[in-house]
Amino acid sequence: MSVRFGFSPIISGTWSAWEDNGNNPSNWIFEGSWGMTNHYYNSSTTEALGPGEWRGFIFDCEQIAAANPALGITEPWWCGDGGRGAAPYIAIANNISNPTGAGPYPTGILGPFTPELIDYRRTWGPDNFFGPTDLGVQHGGEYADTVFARFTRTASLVPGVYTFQTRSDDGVRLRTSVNTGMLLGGSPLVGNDLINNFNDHAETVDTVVVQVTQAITTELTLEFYNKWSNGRLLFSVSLDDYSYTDSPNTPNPLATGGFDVVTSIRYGNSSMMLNGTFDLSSAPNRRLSYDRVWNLANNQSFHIDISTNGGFTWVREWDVGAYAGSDGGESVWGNWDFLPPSNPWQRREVILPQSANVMFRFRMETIAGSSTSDGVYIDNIAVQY
Ligand SMILES: [Ca+2]
Ligand SMILES: [Ca+2]
Ligand SMILES: [Ca+2]
Ligand SMILES: [Ca+2]
Repeated sequence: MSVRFGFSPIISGTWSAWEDNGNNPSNWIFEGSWGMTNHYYNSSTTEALGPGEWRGFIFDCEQIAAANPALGITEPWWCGDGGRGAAPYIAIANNISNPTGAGPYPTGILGPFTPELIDYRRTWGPDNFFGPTDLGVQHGGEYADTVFARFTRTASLVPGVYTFQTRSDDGVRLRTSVNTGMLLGGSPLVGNDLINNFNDHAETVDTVVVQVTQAITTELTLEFYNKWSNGRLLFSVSLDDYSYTDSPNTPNPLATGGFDVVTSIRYGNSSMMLNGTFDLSSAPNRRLSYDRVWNLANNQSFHIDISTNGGFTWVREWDVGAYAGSDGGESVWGNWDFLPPSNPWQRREVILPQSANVMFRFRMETIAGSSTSDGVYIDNIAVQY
């Protein structure tokens, strides 16, 4: 797909945007070893699940057990360290629904909670139950541990690759009401579980990568329990977790961070070049923005070139006069490690020329280097006009 635009007259003050969140290689001509990676990426600012909010409840195991004898949790201490493992929580999860409507709710149920971010941590200090309130203390400790929680929300998914991740202590499971149009490892999702690690464990990260092949509206259910001692539930989801890089690293589940580092090509001067042109001749405001992180060795540099004649000639961004970058230059050069997580993605903006045939390219130069490092990563590229 090329990105050739024929503009209607631009309405003053209105900005349109062309965007690439690191997931559309057909927008680019790759030189050298430039390509996509999911080693580092910056999730798009779009809320990955679409409009909606989580709605959740916390269930105190002992009180639920007492009020629901049919669950078979005949001894309250089974909820804790009673040798019953996850069984009491499986019984609650499979038999007790979230209450609907306004409260008051049945004994042993607290909520509803509508957190923007599901981030719960229980330590021996104050308990953070999905918000600033220390419910474990306020409710006489019933909700401090031996608790089950269930959050639900509607998700509007679009075709793309979603990464769901939980961090849990103890059990967690994530389910989708709709499994049509979801691929795991290239195969259709069987059943409704996206994550199922519903057992006693220390803090554990579970990740599932789902390829969504069609627009889906589904109900997500996130269930969790903390049986004893410390507890943790952190949920995150992002869409199309890729970026572009000059030297894609090789996935290796056994390596630190899950990848073997492939360093930049030496000696090279390769680029990732826009596969097309923008007609910005009628646009009073024109801006290229992108996110970047990098790790460069001595005598290596990264910069942007701009062409106004469809790629016949190029100038360094810093030589584009009035169109120079927001702080006077986009170049970075070694010896400089600026990679996550210790370094946040850097947002950059470049004013583009008011021209009919604007192109740009991201260039990695290693000609003068005696060695190379991991390279540069680019994400969330946008042209606004
Ligand atoms: Ca409890
Ligand atoms: Ca625990
Ligand atoms: Ca991305
Ligand atoms: Ca690399």
